[in-house]
Amino acid sequence: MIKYLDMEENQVQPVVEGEKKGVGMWVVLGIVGLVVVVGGVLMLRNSRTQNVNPPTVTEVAIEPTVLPAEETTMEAGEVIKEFVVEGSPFKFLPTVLRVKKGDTVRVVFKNMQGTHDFVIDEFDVRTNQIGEGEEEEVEFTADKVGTFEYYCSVGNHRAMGMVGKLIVE
Ligand SMILES: [Cu+2]
Repeated sequence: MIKYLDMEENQVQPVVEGEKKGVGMWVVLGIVGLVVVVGGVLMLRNSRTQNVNPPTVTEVAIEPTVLPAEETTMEAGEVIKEFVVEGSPFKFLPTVLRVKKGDTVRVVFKNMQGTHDFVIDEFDVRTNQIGEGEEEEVEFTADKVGTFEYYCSVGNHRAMGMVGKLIVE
């Protein structure tokens, strides 16, 4: 085994070594040159990146991670049904609101004339009594199925017909 290896080495060495030394020098010089050039470029780049980096990293960290996640959750988990309900003596318009169980219901109550409010007892919904031209918004979750009356609690307005139906299906 050892002899065989020796022989092979001896045979190969003289041929290659001569060339190896000549080529080797160039290779070494080439590598040194490359290292110097590449090193220089890298250092330049590094110094540039370091100057530019801090703002870039901050922007990236704040921007995409937080915002889309929240938006997606909102859209996926929650359906908001918004209605504009107008009040006037002595009626609401529209007189029927139809939603699905689990919906988040938003009512924008606009008072067209007189003083009124918008009340749904079963969902603890109640606006303030507002004057003509004012509006107020209420929001609640329609968490039970049924037909519920919304009404105006001012004076005898409810009895005068200032009522409507919220239908939760
Ligand atoms: Cu009223």
